[in-house]
Amino acid sequence: MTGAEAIADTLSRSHVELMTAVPGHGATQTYTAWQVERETAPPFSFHEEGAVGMAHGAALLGHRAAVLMKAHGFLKAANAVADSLAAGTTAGLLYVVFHDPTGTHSDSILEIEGAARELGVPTHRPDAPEERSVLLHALEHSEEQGLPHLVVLPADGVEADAPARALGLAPPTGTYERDVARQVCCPPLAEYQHAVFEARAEGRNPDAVERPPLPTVPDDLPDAYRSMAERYRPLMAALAERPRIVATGDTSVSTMFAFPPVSVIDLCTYMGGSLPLALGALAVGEQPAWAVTGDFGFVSAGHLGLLEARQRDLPLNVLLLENGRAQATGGQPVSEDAVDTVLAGYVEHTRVLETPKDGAACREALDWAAARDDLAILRARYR
Ligand SMILES: Cc1ncc(C[n+]2csc(CCOP(=O)(O)OP(=O)(O)O)c2C)c(N)n1
Repeated sequence: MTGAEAIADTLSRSHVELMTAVPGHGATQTYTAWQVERETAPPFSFHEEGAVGMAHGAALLGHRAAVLMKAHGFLKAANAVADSLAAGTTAGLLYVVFHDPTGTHSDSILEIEGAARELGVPTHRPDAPEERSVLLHALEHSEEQGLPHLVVLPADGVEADAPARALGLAPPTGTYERDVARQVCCPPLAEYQHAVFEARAEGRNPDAVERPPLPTVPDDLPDAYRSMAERYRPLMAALAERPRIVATGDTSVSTMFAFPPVSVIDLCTYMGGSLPLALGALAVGEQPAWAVTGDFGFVSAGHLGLLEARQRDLPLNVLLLENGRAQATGGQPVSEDAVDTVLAGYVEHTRVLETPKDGAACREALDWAAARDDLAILRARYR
């Protein structure tokens, strides 16, 4: 057995349900070993931010997950990693980074441990990848703390011989409970979530951190958000009437509908993260899942999730709230051409909702998305 096969085997025996990976020395061999053991080989991801977002979505919902990447990829995913610390996890979540100390397989030599520790990620660094017990230890601690853990492994070790040892953890016992104060990253909750993170990291009881009151939406929102939220209300209310496992949000005004009385968004992390979070849920069989995104966040990064939905053939429902601007940061324009260009490869998955203020039209459009058994993108026009 190779070091790569040993890692894949240990994570598999530990009930890791979703593994994502971007190719790179160490990650490639380990993910390949993982793929051959699966009925339908799951694809590699193109970008680490989405790979982390997907794993986080699965782990928040109570399914163990792991991401394989190189140090450079961990930096690309740093926003998603930081927000996984803020929102925490339900089941164990591992980031496995393969270190290439000589740069033989890399654009540059990059030492990641210091940056990861500065971010606050609990980090483990055994000398050899065949020290598989560190993976078990990291998964267990991840679950105990409610935080993702990082394991840094030497990339070259994946090709070395590793002793065959049947190592694994019992299945996770924690179950997902909707808790938007902790799981929806946004300005009104950032201080609370940081205090919860510090408590978890320092081994204190996070439940001792005083919970902030949740705003009533749209009434309690600042002016710049409230007028936009008023326009979004019929669609968000229609979505709330539908059965769902999860609805994920983005850094956008619509995410405020996590709060009462509509209470429809369940999870939110980084800008563009709504699609990967929902895809992570779908990848472990949790559906229906809805991703609700603003047009700026979608064009900036969220659209990368469309490729994942397509290549994994997952029935993701996307609500794209097209107001033509980045409302949350002062209204910077998002041209229709930018959205059209990004969506050009997905025309057959897309439908436009021209009258999103009309509740009946909203319900009918949501029915269309829900009835599809593949990717469905609903462009709600607020321009
Ligand atoms: C990586 C990153 N860059 C910039 C920001 C700042 N930011 C927060 S919300 C936002 C724009 C969101 O616009 P959109 O998705 O259209 O939603 P809307 O505010 O219009 O509802 C930006 C740029 C951020 N949160 N993350």
